[in-house]
Amino acid sequence: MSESIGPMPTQPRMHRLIAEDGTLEGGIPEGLGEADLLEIHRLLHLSRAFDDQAFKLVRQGRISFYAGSRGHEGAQVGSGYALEAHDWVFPSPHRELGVHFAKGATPFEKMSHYFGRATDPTQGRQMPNHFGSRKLNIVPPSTAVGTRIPHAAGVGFAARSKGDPTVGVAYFGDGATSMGEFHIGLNFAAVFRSQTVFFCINNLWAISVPLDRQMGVPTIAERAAAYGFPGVLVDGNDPLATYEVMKTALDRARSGGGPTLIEAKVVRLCAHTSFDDESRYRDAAEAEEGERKDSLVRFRAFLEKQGLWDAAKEAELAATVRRQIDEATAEAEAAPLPAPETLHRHVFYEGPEGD
Ligand SMILES: Cc1ncc(C[n+]2csc(CCOP(=O)(O)OP(=O)(O)O)c2C)c(N)n1
Repeated sequence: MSESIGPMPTQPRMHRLIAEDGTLEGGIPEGLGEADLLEIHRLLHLSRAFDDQAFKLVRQGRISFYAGSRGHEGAQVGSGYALEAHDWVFPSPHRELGVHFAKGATPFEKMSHYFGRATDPTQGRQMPNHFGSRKLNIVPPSTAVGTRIPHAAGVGFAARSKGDPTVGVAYFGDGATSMGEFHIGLNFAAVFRSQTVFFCINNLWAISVPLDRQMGVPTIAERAAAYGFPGVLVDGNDPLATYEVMKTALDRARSGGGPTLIEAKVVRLCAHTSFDDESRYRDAAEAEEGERKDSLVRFRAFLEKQGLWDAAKEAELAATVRRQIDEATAEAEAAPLPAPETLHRHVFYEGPEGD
């Protein structure tokens, strides 16, 4: 190779605070007390229990479609827990369940969404898995992957222009990085120093397309260098590490430091959606290996090593969460469908009273 062509940029180091066996390798992030750690654990369980239930409801023909978050919870809950109420979230169209819960969505609201009921915050108007909540600053996703990335860059730019501490946060998958909008959004945010965090949950697959068909570099995080801002690689099965990198990126954005790209590596522990047969393209060994790294297992081991948790507490939490999900399911299923006469509401302008 000619000497005028230099070496490839070095890859970012993987940020991790909890080892796979639950041993704390780094410090507990500043600002997180015992109550926070237990709440993160609860949110992990709530997400997993909701996920299990939703897949069963599809099988029973009670809801039509579901895209699971199993295996993504450590990245979703940890990062979501760092968000403030006024931050705007632009989730991907398929997952982010743990972010919704961390931001304050209730199991009833989420179930109402899957049942298409009037009690869904978007009143049954969205496709399943396109959850949004005006109250919680969660923008319903667009099905076209990656197309909300520029919106998060725009919100971050608007906030900076107004001197408002709000951050625009885009969540997306590895597949979305092949979309033009990924490059447009990152470049815009860099040029205008938007208060934006780009949070990529890399589960190694875009349905059946593996990562090495998506890009020619080993990590997504290192692509940030091309735009001129930091790219961070984090173990997505470590909720403390995902919290810490997200909190640092949010603080950086709020204080005028500009955008950050975060890549959280996870293993998808479910098929792409309830309609996908992953046995046709993925080796079962990948998910088996992923189960070993599961964030729920790791975080429980961490809490036990810290003397904060035991088997009895785990059983009690599992039962409580199970009951909440069952109640939310029953209540959402019994809730009314949107009234037909409201069909056009939120479609055509109806004046301030119709907003
Ligand atoms: C623009 C566009 N092309 C194709 C699709 C079909 N599609 C739906 S999900 C998906 C894969 C998305 O993968 P990724 O972004 O990695 O997120 P993941 O679903 O793995 O979380 C594709 C290609 C789509 N929704 N939008």
